[in-house]
This record gives sequence, structure tokens and C-alpha cells, in this order.
Amino acid sequence: MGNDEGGRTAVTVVGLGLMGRALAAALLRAGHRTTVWNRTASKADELLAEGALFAPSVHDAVTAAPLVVFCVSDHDALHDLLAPLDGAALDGHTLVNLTSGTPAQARETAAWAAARGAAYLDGGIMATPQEVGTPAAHVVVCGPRQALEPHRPVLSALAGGTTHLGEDHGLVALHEMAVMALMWSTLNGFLQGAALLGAAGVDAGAFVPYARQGAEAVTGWLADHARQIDAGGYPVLDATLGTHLTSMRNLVLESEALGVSTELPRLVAGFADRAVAGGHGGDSYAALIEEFRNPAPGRPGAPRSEQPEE
Ligand code: FVH
Repeated sequence: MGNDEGGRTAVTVVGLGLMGRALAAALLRAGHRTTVWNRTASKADELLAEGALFAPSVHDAVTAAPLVVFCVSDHDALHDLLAPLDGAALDGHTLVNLTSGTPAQARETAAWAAARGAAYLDGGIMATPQEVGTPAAHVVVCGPRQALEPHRPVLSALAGGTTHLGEDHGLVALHEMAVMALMWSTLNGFLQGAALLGAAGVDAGAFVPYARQGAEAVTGWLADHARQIDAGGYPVLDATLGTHLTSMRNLVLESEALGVSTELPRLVAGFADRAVAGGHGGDSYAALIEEFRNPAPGRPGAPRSEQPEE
């Protein structure tokens, strides 16, 4: 199941959605003997034309290579595929799971695989399918480092780099969530801005140069804010949290006046309101971290013992 007579390294990809097809194509381009499997077999057609081998079952796909990459919709789908496999199929194989999930799901799957003799690396590809196989893509994995090292050369076909985040199988899922939290907040801010400007007859396209400038400014602030968060002190950097709060309240008022949703602006101002009330009005924006880390009693996310009595 290792190298074939031509010296090509064997690798399997299970799941040929948008991302799985891009992964398999990059492995083929790098010259690896690539076996694929997908529930809907027709999604493999282009890959077969490029030299991929289609396995008749997940069992055959797994046993075809020492390294098996899974990339399906979610962990339920992953479990459907893994459940019928036993130690005879899995023993000695390394499973790299690029399916998104929660840290608990990753740890559970790792324990399940270990009980069947397989090494499990939970992974994530920080890229769009179009970027896979280029330096713009980056692979992150977690789990036993010794399981990664023999497979680094094959994984290097997928991205410009592969980073091992740590032994804890939950770390990749947590990093993915942290990045998505940032992206969704950024996109929601863009949509709020586009709705405001749209109410004044300004196209979203005209907003883009200003939105980009704002997003780039925020990008530039991240390292300073991270230093303050890690140090636990928030000396003002540019504008105080109190100054931000005044502008946030204006945003709530103007959204209301224009008939645009005030849900997001009120949420944002609510965080700042509480932090200012807690004495952080003269601090930098990074002081808000305390609202995220320690939700006040009664706020969503606060430990249940701190919820007010009904
Ligand atoms: N697309 C992206 O940009 C990203 C970026 C970073 C993270 N991901 C994660 O990758 C996982 C797969 O995403 P995807 O974009 O490839 O997703 P789809 O194109 O929807 O393909 C889904 C595949 O999963 C198969 N599948 C679903 N349910 C089952 C099941 N019960 N049994 C077997 N296979 C299943 C599906 O098969 P089929 O519908 O073609 O038969 C596709 O192969 C995902 O976790 C992202 O969060 C993507």
C-alpha cells in the first residue's frame, strides 16, 4: 500500500466535494498515486481522466494507501463512512481529517481511530478550493506529531506549508472557529455598512474601497491588540473605548432612522456599554476582551450557576 513500482507514493482522498476534488487534483499534479472515493461516483470523472483510481468502497479506498485524507460535509457524514471499518482495515493507517467540526468531535474520532490501530490527525485547509496546491494555501494539523512527519512530503502537495498546532486533537477545530468568527464579524460589518449606504442610494460597489481601507486598518491593529490581551493591560492606542462607544450609539440611531436593522449595532454597543460601565472607558478597544472572556451573570454564555434565579 506504500510506493508503487513507479516509486509513486500512494494516498487516498475520501469525499469529492468542492474541496475534496481540489485536494485530489493537487495530489495528482504532484505525481502521487491517488485513490479516490465519493458517495456520488460521477464527481470523480474528471479526476479519473487525470489518472486517479476509483475505489469501489470506502474500505478499499482506506486500504489502498497508508495516508487517507477525509473531506466530507461534517462529522456525521464522516462517522457514517468510518463506522463500518474495523481494525483490520484501519490498523497502521494515518487518517487526516479535513472535515470541519468541533474540538469534541475531533477528540472523539481520534479515540475511535486509536482503538482500531489508526493514527488520527485532525486538520484544516486554510484556503479556497481554487488556492489548493498553491503557496496561498496552508494546512494546519493537530494530534501526534510523529504521525505527521512521515506524511509531510505528500501533504506539501496541498499547500505552501503544513503547521502542526499541537498534540491536542481539538486545536485545529478551535483555530478554524476562531478564524471564522473573525470572518463572519467582518462580513456582517460589511453588510451593515452596505445596508446603511444602500438606504441612501449608494451602491455596495462604491462602498468597497472604503470597506477595504477599514478592513486593512483593523488588520494592522491586530498585533498590538493581541499584545495587550496577552499582557492583560489596555493602555489607549489611538481612540479610547469611550470614544468608540459614542460612535456606536450614533450607528444605532442612524440605522434606526434609515430603517436598517439595529440588531448588530446594538449588540456591539452593548459590549462597549458594559465595559465602559466597568471602568474601561479610557482604555483601548482591546479591553472588550473581558466581556468575551467573562460574560456577566445573566448574559448569553455565562456559566449556568451565574444565571439569575427565575
Ligand atoms: N469549500 C471550502 O472552501 C472549504 C474551506 C475550509 C473548510 N472546508 C470544509 O471542508 C469540508 C468539505 O467542504 P466542501 O466545500 O468540499 O463541501 P461539499 O462540496 O458540499 O462536499 C461535501 C462532500 O461530503 C460528502 N458527503 C456528505 N454527506 C455524506 C454522507 N452522509 N456520506 C458520504 N458522503 C457524504 C458529499 O458527497 P456527495 O454529496 O458528493 O455524494 C461530498 O463529497 C467541510 O467540512 C467544510 O467545512 C471547506
